[in-house]
Amino acid sequence: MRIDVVTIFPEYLAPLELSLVGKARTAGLLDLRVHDLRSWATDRHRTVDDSPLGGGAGMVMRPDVWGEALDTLLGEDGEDGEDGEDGEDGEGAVPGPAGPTVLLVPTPSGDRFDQRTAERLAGSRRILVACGRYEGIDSRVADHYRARGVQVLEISLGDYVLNGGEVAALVVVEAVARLLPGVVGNPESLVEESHGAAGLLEYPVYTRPPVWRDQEVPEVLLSGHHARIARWRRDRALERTARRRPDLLRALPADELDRADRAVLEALGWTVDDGGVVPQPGAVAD
Ligand code: JFH
Repeated sequence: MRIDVVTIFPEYLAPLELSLVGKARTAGLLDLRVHDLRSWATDRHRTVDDSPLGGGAGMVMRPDVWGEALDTLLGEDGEDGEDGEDGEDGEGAVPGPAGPTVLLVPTPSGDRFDQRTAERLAGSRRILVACGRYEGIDSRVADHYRARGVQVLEISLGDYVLNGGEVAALVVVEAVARLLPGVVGNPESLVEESHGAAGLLEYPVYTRPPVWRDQEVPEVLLSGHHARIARWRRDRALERTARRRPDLLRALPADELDRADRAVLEALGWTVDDGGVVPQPGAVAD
Protein backbone atom coordinates (compact mmCIF):
# COMPACT_ATOMS: atom_id res chain seq x y z
CA MET A 1 0.00 0.00 0.00
CA ARG A 2 1.13 3.53 -0.73
CA ILE A 3 0.18 6.41 1.60
CA ASP A 4 0.99 10.04 0.76
CA VAL A 5 0.57 12.70 3.44
CA VAL A 6 0.54 16.37 2.41
CA THR A 7 1.07 18.97 5.15
CA ILE A 8 2.76 22.29 5.83
CA PHE A 9 4.44 20.53 8.82
CA PRO A 10 6.17 17.42 7.41
CA GLU A 11 8.22 17.06 10.64
CA TYR A 12 4.95 16.45 12.48
CA LEU A 13 4.85 13.02 10.85
CA ALA A 14 8.33 12.03 12.10
CA PRO A 15 6.94 9.46 14.60
CA LEU A 16 5.91 7.31 11.65
CA GLU A 17 9.57 6.27 11.40
CA LEU A 18 9.22 4.46 14.74
CA SER A 19 7.79 1.25 16.05
CA LEU A 20 5.42 -0.90 14.05
CA VAL A 21 4.77 1.60 11.25
CA GLY A 22 8.49 2.25 10.87
CA LYS A 23 9.12 -1.50 10.62
CA ALA A 24 6.33 -1.91 8.07
CA ARG A 25 8.07 0.72 5.94
CA THR A 26 11.53 -0.81 6.30
CA ALA A 27 10.09 -4.23 5.52
CA GLY A 28 8.60 -2.83 2.29
CA LEU A 29 5.00 -3.48 3.35
CA LEU A 30 4.12 0.21 3.38
CA ASP A 31 5.30 2.92 1.01
CA LEU A 32 4.74 6.08 3.06
CA ARG A 33 5.69 9.47 1.64
CA VAL A 34 5.34 12.81 3.42
CA HIS A 35 5.22 16.00 1.33
CA ASP A 36 5.46 19.70 2.11
CA LEU A 37 2.42 21.47 0.64
CA ARG A 38 4.50 24.65 0.27
CA SER A 39 6.56 23.03 -2.47
CA TRP A 40 3.48 23.52 -4.68
CA ALA A 41 3.08 27.19 -3.78
CA THR A 42 4.09 29.58 -6.53
CA ASP A 43 4.80 32.96 -4.92
CA ARG A 44 7.97 34.17 -3.24
CA HIS A 45 6.49 33.65 0.23
CA ARG A 46 5.11 30.18 -0.62
CA THR A 47 1.64 31.28 0.53
CA VAL A 48 -0.92 28.52 1.06
CA ASP A 49 -3.76 30.50 2.73
CA ASP A 50 -6.06 33.43 2.15
CA SER A 51 -8.90 35.16 4.03
CA PRO A 52 -12.34 33.54 4.14
CA LEU A 53 -14.80 34.77 1.51
CA GLY A 54 -17.94 36.03 3.22
CA GLY A 55 -15.84 37.25 6.13
CA GLY A 56 -15.03 35.75 9.51
CA ALA A 57 -12.02 34.94 11.60
CA GLY A 58 -8.89 33.10 10.54
CA MET A 59 -7.59 31.94 7.19
CA VAL A 60 -8.57 29.25 4.69
CA MET A 61 -6.23 27.07 2.61
CA ARG A 62 -6.16 28.00 -1.08
CA PRO A 63 -7.67 25.52 -3.54
CA ASP A 64 -5.12 26.24 -6.29
CA VAL A 65 -2.10 25.13 -4.23
CA TRP A 66 -3.94 22.00 -3.02
CA GLY A 67 -5.06 21.29 -6.60
CA GLU A 68 -1.47 21.30 -7.91
CA ALA A 69 -0.31 19.06 -5.04
CA LEU A 70 -3.11 16.53 -5.41
CA ASP A 71 -2.98 16.44 -9.24
CA THR A 72 0.75 15.71 -9.04
CA LEU A 73 0.42 12.94 -6.47
CA LEU A 74 -2.72 11.33 -7.91
CA GLY A 75 -1.00 11.34 -11.28
CA GLU A 76 1.90 9.33 -9.88
CA ASP A 77 0.09 6.04 -10.17
CA GLY A 78 2.39 3.04 -10.15
CA GLU A 79 5.58 5.11 -10.20
CA ASP A 80 8.34 4.24 -7.83
CA GLY A 81 9.56 7.12 -5.79
CA GLU A 82 11.77 9.75 -7.34
CA ASP A 83 9.51 12.69 -7.99
CA GLY A 84 12.22 15.11 -6.93
CA GLU A 85 9.71 16.52 -4.47
CA ASP A 86 11.16 18.34 -1.47
CA GLY A 87 10.18 17.07 1.93
CA GLU A 88 9.50 13.76 0.25
CA ASP A 89 10.36 10.72 2.26
CA GLY A 90 9.75 7.61 0.19
CA GLU A 91 11.23 4.13 0.17
CA GLY A 92 10.10 3.34 -3.37
CA ALA A 93 6.79 1.90 -4.52
CA VAL A 94 5.56 -1.37 -3.12
CA PRO A 95 3.33 -3.62 -5.19
CA GLY A 96 0.05 -3.18 -3.35
CA PRO A 97 -3.23 -5.06 -3.58
CA ALA A 98 -5.69 -3.95 -6.23
CA GLY A 99 -8.16 -1.46 -4.83
CA PRO A 100 -9.18 2.16 -5.06
CA THR A 101 -7.31 5.36 -4.25
CA VAL A 102 -8.87 7.26 -1.35
CA LEU A 103 -8.43 10.95 -0.66
CA LEU A 104 -8.72 11.39 3.09
CA VAL A 105 -9.44 14.85 4.46
CA PRO A 106 -9.42 15.25 8.26
CA THR A 107 -11.88 17.90 9.43
CA PRO A 108 -13.84 18.54 12.66
CA SER A 109 -17.04 18.15 10.60
CA GLY A 110 -16.19 14.79 9.02
CA ASP A 111 -17.65 11.32 9.49
CA ARG A 112 -16.28 9.66 12.61
CA PHE A 113 -13.12 7.65 11.97
CA ASP A 114 -13.53 4.21 13.52
CA GLN A 115 -12.21 0.64 13.22
CA ARG A 116 -14.62 -0.07 10.34
CA THR A 117 -13.16 2.85 8.41
CA ALA A 118 -9.64 1.60 9.17
CA GLU A 119 -10.56 -1.88 7.89
CA ARG A 120 -12.04 -0.44 4.73
CA LEU A 121 -8.96 1.74 4.14
CA ALA A 122 -6.66 -1.25 4.70
CA GLY A 123 -8.16 -2.68 1.50
CA SER A 124 -7.23 0.31 -0.64
CA ARG A 125 -4.25 0.50 -2.93
CA ARG A 126 -3.41 4.13 -2.19
CA ILE A 127 -4.41 6.67 0.45
CA LEU A 128 -3.67 10.36 0.13
CA VAL A 129 -4.11 12.35 3.35
CA ALA A 130 -4.64 16.10 2.92
CA CYS A 131 -3.77 17.80 6.22
CA GLY A 132 -5.37 21.21 6.54
CA ARG A 133 -4.43 23.97 8.98
CA TYR A 134 -6.03 27.34 9.86
CA GLU A 135 -9.84 27.04 9.38
CA GLY A 136 -9.44 24.20 6.90
CA ILE A 137 -9.22 23.70 3.13
CA ASP A 138 -11.43 25.52 0.56
CA SER A 139 -14.45 23.18 0.20
CA ARG A 140 -14.15 23.03 -3.57
CA VAL A 141 -11.07 20.82 -3.29
CA ALA A 142 -12.98 17.83 -1.84
CA ASP A 143 -15.89 18.49 -4.23
CA HIS A 144 -13.58 18.65 -7.27
CA TYR A 145 -11.89 15.29 -6.67
CA ARG A 146 -15.19 13.63 -5.72
CA ALA A 147 -16.65 14.85 -9.04
CA ARG A 148 -13.59 13.37 -10.81
CA GLY A 149 -14.39 9.95 -9.35
CA VAL A 150 -11.88 9.91 -6.50
CA GLN A 151 -13.24 8.39 -3.27
CA VAL A 152 -13.10 11.35 -0.91
CA LEU A 153 -13.50 10.65 2.80
CA GLU A 154 -13.85 13.60 5.17
CA ILE A 155 -13.15 12.21 8.64
CA SER A 156 -13.16 13.40 12.24
CA LEU A 157 -11.40 11.70 15.16
CA GLY A 158 -13.99 12.93 17.64
CA ASP A 159 -15.80 15.94 18.98
CA TYR A 160 -12.88 18.16 19.95
CA VAL A 161 -10.99 20.74 17.92
CA LEU A 162 -7.37 20.15 16.89
CA ASN A 163 -5.14 22.70 15.18
CA GLY A 164 -4.87 20.76 11.95
CA GLY A 165 -5.16 17.40 10.25
CA GLU A 166 -1.69 16.04 11.15
CA VAL A 167 -2.69 14.21 14.33
CA ALA A 168 -5.54 12.58 12.42
CA ALA A 169 -3.05 11.52 9.73
CA LEU A 170 -0.88 9.86 12.41
CA VAL A 171 -3.93 8.08 13.81
CA VAL A 172 -5.13 6.86 10.42
CA VAL A 173 -1.69 5.64 9.28
CA GLU A 174 -1.16 3.71 12.52
CA ALA A 175 -4.66 2.21 12.58
CA VAL A 176 -4.44 1.14 8.92
CA ALA A 177 -0.79 -0.02 8.90
CA ARG A 178 -1.33 -2.55 11.69
CA LEU A 179 -4.05 -4.21 9.61
CA LEU A 180 -1.77 -4.78 6.60
CA PRO A 181 -0.74 -8.42 6.10
CA GLY A 182 2.59 -9.07 7.83
CA VAL A 183 2.78 -5.86 9.90
CA VAL A 184 1.52 -7.16 13.25
CA GLY A 185 3.91 -9.96 14.28
CA ASN A 186 1.20 -12.16 15.74
CA PRO A 187 -1.86 -12.13 13.44
CA GLU A 188 -3.79 -14.06 16.13
CA SER A 189 -4.13 -10.83 18.08
CA LEU A 190 -5.91 -9.28 15.07
CA VAL A 191 -8.23 -12.28 14.80
CA GLU A 192 -9.03 -12.07 18.51
CA GLU A 193 -9.67 -8.36 18.08
CA SER A 194 -12.15 -8.76 15.24
CA HIS A 195 -14.31 -11.48 16.84
CA GLY A 196 -13.04 -12.00 20.39
CA ALA A 197 -15.88 -10.05 21.95
CA ALA A 198 -17.19 -8.04 19.00
CA GLY A 199 -18.88 -4.80 20.02
CA LEU A 200 -17.76 -4.91 23.67
CA LEU A 201 -15.02 -3.02 25.48
CA GLU A 202 -11.95 -5.04 26.48
CA TYR A 203 -11.81 -7.01 29.72
CA PRO A 204 -9.08 -5.91 32.21
CA VAL A 205 -5.67 -7.54 31.77
CA TYR A 206 -2.97 -8.50 34.30
CA THR A 207 0.55 -9.88 34.41
CA ARG A 208 3.03 -10.92 37.12
CA PRO A 209 3.54 -10.41 40.01
CA PRO A 210 0.25 -11.86 41.32
CA VAL A 211 0.33 -9.36 44.22
CA TRP A 212 1.44 -5.77 43.60
CA ARG A 213 1.10 -3.02 46.22
CA ASP A 214 -1.43 -5.12 48.12
CA GLN A 215 -3.56 -5.67 45.03
CA GLU A 216 -4.20 -9.27 44.03
CA VAL A 217 -4.80 -10.52 40.53
CA PRO A 218 -8.30 -12.06 40.33
CA GLU A 219 -7.86 -15.65 41.46
CA VAL A 220 -9.67 -17.19 38.50
CA LEU A 221 -6.85 -16.01 36.20
CA LEU A 222 -4.38 -18.17 38.15
CA SER A 223 -6.69 -21.21 38.18
CA GLY A 224 -5.84 -22.62 34.77
CA HIS A 225 -9.57 -23.22 34.27
CA HIS A 226 -9.99 -21.93 30.72
CA ALA A 227 -13.79 -21.98 30.56
CA ARG A 228 -14.11 -20.11 33.86
CA ILE A 229 -11.49 -17.58 32.72
CA ALA A 230 -13.36 -16.99 29.46
CA ARG A 231 -16.63 -16.49 31.38
CA TRP A 232 -15.01 -14.10 33.87
CA ARG A 233 -13.52 -12.01 31.06
CA ARG A 234 -16.83 -11.90 29.22
CA ASP A 235 -18.59 -10.73 32.42
CA ARG A 236 -16.05 -7.97 32.99
CA ALA A 237 -16.34 -6.86 29.34
CA LEU A 238 -20.13 -6.69 29.63
CA GLU A 239 -19.87 -4.80 32.93
CA ARG A 240 -17.42 -2.21 31.56
CA THR A 241 -19.43 -1.73 28.39
CA ALA A 242 -22.66 -1.21 30.38
CA ARG A 243 -21.04 1.44 32.58
CA ARG A 244 -18.86 3.25 30.04
CA ARG A 245 -20.42 2.70 26.63
CA PRO A 246 -24.16 2.01 26.90
CA ASP A 247 -24.38 3.03 23.22
CA LEU A 248 -22.34 -0.08 22.31
CA LEU A 249 -24.54 -2.25 24.54
CA ARG A 250 -27.71 -1.10 22.79
CA ALA A 251 -26.12 -2.00 19.44
CA LEU A 252 -25.36 -5.64 20.43
CA PRO A 253 -27.26 -8.25 18.39
CA ALA A 254 -29.46 -10.13 20.91
CA ASP A 255 -28.70 -13.48 19.25
CA GLU A 256 -25.02 -13.12 20.21
CA LEU A 257 -25.88 -13.06 23.92
CA ASP A 258 -26.05 -16.34 25.84
CA ARG A 259 -27.94 -17.04 29.09
CA ALA A 260 -24.98 -16.07 31.26
CA ASP A 261 -24.59 -12.77 29.32
CA ARG A 262 -28.27 -12.01 29.87
CA ALA A 263 -28.01 -12.72 33.60
CA VAL A 264 -25.05 -10.33 33.96
CA LEU A 265 -26.85 -7.64 31.98
CA GLU A 266 -30.05 -8.08 34.06
CA ALA A 267 -27.97 -7.52 37.22
CA LEU A 268 -26.64 -4.30 35.65
CA GLY A 269 -30.11 -2.92 34.88
CA TRP A 270 -30.40 -4.09 31.26
CA THR A 271 -32.76 -6.54 29.65
CA VAL A 272 -32.57 -8.46 26.37
CA ASP A 273 -35.73 -8.76 24.29
CA ASP A 274 -36.64 -8.80 20.58
CA GLY A 275 -35.89 -5.06 20.52
CA GLY A 276 -32.28 -5.92 21.47
CA VAL A 277 -30.49 -4.74 24.61
CA VAL A 278 -32.53 -2.08 26.40
CA PRO A 279 -32.60 -0.60 29.90
CA GLN A 280 -34.96 -2.31 32.35
CA PRO A 281 -38.18 -0.36 32.86
CA GLY A 282 -37.44 2.40 35.35
CA ALA A 283 -33.65 1.90 35.20
CA VAL A 284 -31.48 4.89 34.38
CA ALA A 285 -29.08 3.35 31.90
CA ASP A 286 -27.17 6.21 30.34
C1 JFH B 1 -8.46 21.20 11.72
C2 JFH B 1 -9.71 24.08 12.80
C3 JFH B 1 -11.27 25.45 13.97
C4 JFH B 1 -13.56 25.85 13.02
C5 JFH B 1 -16.44 25.00 15.11
C6 JFH B 1 -15.58 23.79 15.31
C7 JFH B 1 -14.37 24.00 14.47
C8 JFH B 1 -10.64 23.85 11.80
C9 JFH B 1 -7.67 21.68 9.66
C10 JFH B 1 -10.30 16.98 13.47
C11 JFH B 1 -10.90 16.68 14.66
C12 JFH B 1 -9.85 18.26 13.57
C13 JFH B 1 -9.21 19.06 12.53
C14 JFH B 1 -8.89 18.50 11.29
C15 JFH B 1 -8.35 19.28 10.25
C16 JFH B 1 -8.15 20.64 10.47
C17 JFH B 1 -8.35 23.49 12.71
C18 JFH B 1 -10.02 24.85 13.87
C19 JFH B 1 -12.22 25.22 12.97
C20 JFH B 1 -15.70 25.84 14.11
C21 JFH B 1 -11.90 24.45 11.89
C22 JFH B 1 -7.72 22.83 10.40
C23 JFH B 1 -8.98 20.43 12.74
N1 JFH B 1 -11.52 15.54 15.06
N2 JFH B 1 -10.80 17.74 15.43
N3 JFH B 1 -10.17 18.70 14.78
N4 JFH B 1 -8.18 22.54 11.65
N5 JFH B 1 -14.34 25.42 14.12
